Amino acid sequence: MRIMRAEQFNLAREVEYGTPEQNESVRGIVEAVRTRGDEALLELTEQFDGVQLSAAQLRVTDEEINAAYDRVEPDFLDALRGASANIRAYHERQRRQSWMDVQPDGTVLGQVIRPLKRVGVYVPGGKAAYPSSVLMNVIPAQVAGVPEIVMVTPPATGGKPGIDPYILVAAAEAGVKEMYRVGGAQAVAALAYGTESIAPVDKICGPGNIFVALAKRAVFGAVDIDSLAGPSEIAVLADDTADPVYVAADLLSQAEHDEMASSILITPSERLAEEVSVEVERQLVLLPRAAIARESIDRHGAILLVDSLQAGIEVVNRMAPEHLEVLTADPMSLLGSIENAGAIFLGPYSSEPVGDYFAGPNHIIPTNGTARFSSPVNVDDFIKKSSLISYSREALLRDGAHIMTLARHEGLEGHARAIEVRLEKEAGAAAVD
Ligand code: HSO
Ligand code: ZN
Repeated sequence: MRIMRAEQFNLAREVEYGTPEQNESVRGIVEAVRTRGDEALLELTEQFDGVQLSAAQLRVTDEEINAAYDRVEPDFLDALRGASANIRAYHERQRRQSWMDVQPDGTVLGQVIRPLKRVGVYVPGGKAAYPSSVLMNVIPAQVAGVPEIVMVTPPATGGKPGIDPYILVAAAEAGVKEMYRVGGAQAVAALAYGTESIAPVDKICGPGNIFVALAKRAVFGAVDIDSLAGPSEIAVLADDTADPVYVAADLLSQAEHDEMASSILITPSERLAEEVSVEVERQLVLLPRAAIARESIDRHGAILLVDSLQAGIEVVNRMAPEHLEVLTADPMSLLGSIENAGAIFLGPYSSEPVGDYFAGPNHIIPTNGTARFSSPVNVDDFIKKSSLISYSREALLRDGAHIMTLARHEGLEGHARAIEVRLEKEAGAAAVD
């Protein structure tokens, strides 16, 4: 793994916007499903997934879900249930209450919190079909109180017809009651606009390939979408107390996700830098996904030398990594200076996979530097807030003149009159009294 001074490293990451052809193709697919519904959905499923379905076969049946349970190992189910319980408990802490403020004059101001009614979760087929990601999308929506959570996933996994049983079980465990075998841009369009078989949703979330990402962007506005996640990133900030075996293993844990994943060590210790570099080579070749990890490490990985931990934190804050591990003598003492990181893992026992799978925090985390202004998936992503205003007579008499002044300044006489008619009527009533 290359070692260089931090100043020499280019922090900018590429963002994928798709080729003009891909955008054009997605636009056509979305339009076809929007205007022709199920008919287009089934045609496109045959064309892209090579699976011929009738409209009645789109929905996954209870028998299939039960059969999936028979196909997964008991230890998988145990682990999944343990993870679900932790994810649920963590997200419960994020639940917000509606609030109302009653003022002395009787005015009530507040915020009413309501869950979205219907949410669609996209689950990709193929190599990135992670049961853990199903939990991470569905559980926050459930905790928010979303009554209808729908899953869509391609009808074939890696070219073979049928949905991965582990995905079905994860969805069922998380509480999804409605699942459809449809994928790609056509699935996103169906969720956004609805078809005869699939009712439209309010929000679409979940990762997918470039076509899914472009389709989500195309339907945004008609529905809400989640953020478009980029390849996984890990930054490790370590001093010479860190174990190079741990550091190397953690860097590789994310490098194996994707050739585009980025794994970066930032350290003031030249000795650690050298040892991690050697250790990465030793461990890398032993991984089943060595080819992916190799490319990721060579193209996007680096060990960055800095003068001090404080200088390292500045690099981290500029990078705003998706995941940050702090492996230093006293990691907690650095927490206050970390401003930009999607998820922060402190100390030697908090290896990133602990968070990827089990601790409870969400593993869908802003990438590409967007942790500067956004957050991991959370319960707030599945609620909306209505403002509440119940003005008292006294408050309107007090504030009416100000409201009219501002309205007239903006040339909106109708606004002013809506207040004025009330003030006049109240003045009349007062005169009669
Ligand atoms: N590290 C990934 C999440 C994940 N890891 C899923 C394993 N499965 C997010 O960057
Ligand atoms: Zn991961």
